[in-house]
Amino acid sequence: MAQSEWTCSLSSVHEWESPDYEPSLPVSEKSNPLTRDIDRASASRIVRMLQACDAQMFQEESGATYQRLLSEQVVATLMEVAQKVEIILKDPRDSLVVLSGCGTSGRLAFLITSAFNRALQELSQRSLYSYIIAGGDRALLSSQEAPEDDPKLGMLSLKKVCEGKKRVLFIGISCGLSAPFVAGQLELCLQHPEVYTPVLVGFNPPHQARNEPIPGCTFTFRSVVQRMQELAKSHKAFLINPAVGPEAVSGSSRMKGGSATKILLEVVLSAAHAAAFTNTPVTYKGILQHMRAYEKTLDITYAQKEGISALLEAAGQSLQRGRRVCYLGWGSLATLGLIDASECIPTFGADYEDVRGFISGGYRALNNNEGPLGPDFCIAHEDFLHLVLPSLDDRDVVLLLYTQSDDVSDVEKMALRVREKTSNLHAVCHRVEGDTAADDDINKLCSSSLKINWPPPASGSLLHMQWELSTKLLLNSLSTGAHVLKGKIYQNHMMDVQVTNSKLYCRATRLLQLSGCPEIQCEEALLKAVYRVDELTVDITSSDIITHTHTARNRTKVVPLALVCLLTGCSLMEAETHLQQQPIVREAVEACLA
Ligand code: S6P
Repeated sequence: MAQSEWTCSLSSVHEWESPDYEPSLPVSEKSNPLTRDIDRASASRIVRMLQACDAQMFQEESGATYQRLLSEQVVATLMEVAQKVEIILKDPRDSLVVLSGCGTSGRLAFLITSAFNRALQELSQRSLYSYIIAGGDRALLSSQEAPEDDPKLGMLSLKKVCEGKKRVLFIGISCGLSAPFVAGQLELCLQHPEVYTPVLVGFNPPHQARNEPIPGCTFTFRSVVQRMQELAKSHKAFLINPAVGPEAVSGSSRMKGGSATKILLEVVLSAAHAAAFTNTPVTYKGILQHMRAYEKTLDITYAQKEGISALLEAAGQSLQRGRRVCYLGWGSLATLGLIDASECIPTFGADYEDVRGFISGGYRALNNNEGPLGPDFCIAHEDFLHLVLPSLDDRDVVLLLYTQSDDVSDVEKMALRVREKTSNLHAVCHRVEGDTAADDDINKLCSSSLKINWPPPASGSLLHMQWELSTKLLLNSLSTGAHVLKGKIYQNHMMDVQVTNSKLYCRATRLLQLSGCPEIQCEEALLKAVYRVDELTVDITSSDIITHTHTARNRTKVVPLALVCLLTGCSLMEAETHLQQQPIVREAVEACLA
């Protein structure tokens, strides 16, 4: 790296921490100085940028402004929460640990509770963990953004899961400290301290928690956080909210927000299990060691920069040609594939078919609360063979995701089937150094194979959690990078955001201010694009955000249309023609700016 580039990147690594940097935005919504020109970067530069962004998760605290993942206060709170879980594990009668969130946060709640219930099962213990995801199990596999705005739904779903329980440790996850669904649940906990102990996981400091009024409620997310801060002093509520730096694509909390959620909660629950079942007390050092193992996971994963760039390039080419990317996975790596694929729809306005995930064993292996979700959600490898494989050719990318502990002969069988249709077959395999998995034949069938070798682990479960995080980082890079190459991102903003809940409505209004127009004019342009009118009626302006976001559900290209109108002063119809001629959003925006 040239000296000047290095100096520049060192200063931009910390730039976001300055109080003057985008002061009106919480960390989770700020734009990351490291990725300002990600939209013009090559595949390999995109990967380097994502690596630098991910590395920010583990940066040490550098002033009083933000607590970080490894800050003393954060580690101390993790210890306390682990001890609470330990108590419940030792006497689980009438007790429950609930993890809940919206979108990615709910998906991780599912992934983590599944893993730790499995661990309990292996010890012949009853399940103790439950997950809640706003919008129900369909939200595990698709975008259901509207329930995020519904605090009452949050409360009801929590009450339902906890029926008959006398002691509940509730872990609400909201990366932006913003989801009304989670705020409602925390409020319920505060109203019933005799049953519930609330824990909040997120990645903004308390003063940046969302403070907009929630329709029909007397509380805001911030007021709930403030009450929790008070209770935290007497250890009756817990806040785990280190900053991990802005996302590579602004507001895309599925990336670092999701990864840090996984890290923090696995550290807590692993420490609790070790304390309850192997007599290993929860210690500061133990927690820190586990965190460091995740930091190492980033290094081991990104050591494969070249392989990841090649994959990203291949996936980008497929998407640019209007073709598809399929993840075929085994075990929980497949779940990560399902999650990453489903997030491309709301994040990049992708079609359902653009990126899809499939899991060996289908719903039986997924083991979700509601079981099979119907014909709109076909996720088994057999579904892939019947519904997708026949239409594939060399322009489509298929990625196998497996580990040495999976059924390698099944992986090989699948590889053979796929090879009949496309040579664009790739693999990611995790294994322990020195392992001689018999997968040479799979390698021969693939045009690229990423073998990620891991040092012999302290424990099998830690290794598996590292494999999962590594796969998450890799898939997030792949799908983000491929959509960047497709031209979906302008600078480091996703312009074509779906305006399907209040958080996204506010983000859209803000994005439109890139036009240089005042906020009020931007919101008007947004509403015109939502309702597809050139003049706003009183009916529209007097409706609330819920009505606006409900209407926006059935619209496409809302924000790009509004932006073109703002930049050129043209009508909606003219803007539509403009976007048809320039389907690449980045180029359309740049043409208007020029
Ligand atoms: C973000 C993802 C969203 C969020 C959801 C919850 O990349 O597309 O679905 O996970 O909005 O956000 P939060 O801040 O409450 O965790």
